[in-house]
Amino acid sequence: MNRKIYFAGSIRGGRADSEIYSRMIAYLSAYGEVLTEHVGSQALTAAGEDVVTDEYIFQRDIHWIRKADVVVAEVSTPSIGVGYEIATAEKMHKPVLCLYREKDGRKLSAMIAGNAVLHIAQYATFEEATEEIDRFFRSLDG
Ligand code: 6K6
Repeated sequence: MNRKIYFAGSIRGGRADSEIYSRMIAYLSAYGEVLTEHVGSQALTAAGEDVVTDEYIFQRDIHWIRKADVVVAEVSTPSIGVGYEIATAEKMHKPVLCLYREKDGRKLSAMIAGNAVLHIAQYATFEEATEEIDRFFRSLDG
């Protein structure tokens, strides 16, 4: 299986869900190579020490989106970077799954929720998220 998966999750938008990202990345690994394992790293904080420049990160991540077969984004923590990555993947005609868990009554941005091209899946438990991931990959294969 040679599928390449770009996983997107908030970094500077806030790291409250980093453990969920890490569990999702582990689950997604059964479906292909996850190019962005660092997004789930508990060591990576929103402030973080930048060992590389922002320009390097931007160029590398755009290159990885281009290489990816699919993009899976966890969108519960609002992140400008994740929104930009979703739009970039859409323009490159990549299938995009957006996983969303409602927190504090906040609703997902209409710019994501209202886009019929994206696969939007709401979940409450991690098991529900994995079911949505399974459904997404089945819909691509079928
Ligand atoms: C150091 C300190 C904080 O962050 C770093 C290193 N930064 C990044 N490394 C890798 N990917 C990044 C970094 N910053 C943003 N991204 C990409 O944007 C990731 O692929 C995430 O999906 C997304 C997060 O965007 P923000 O706006 O929440 O940072």
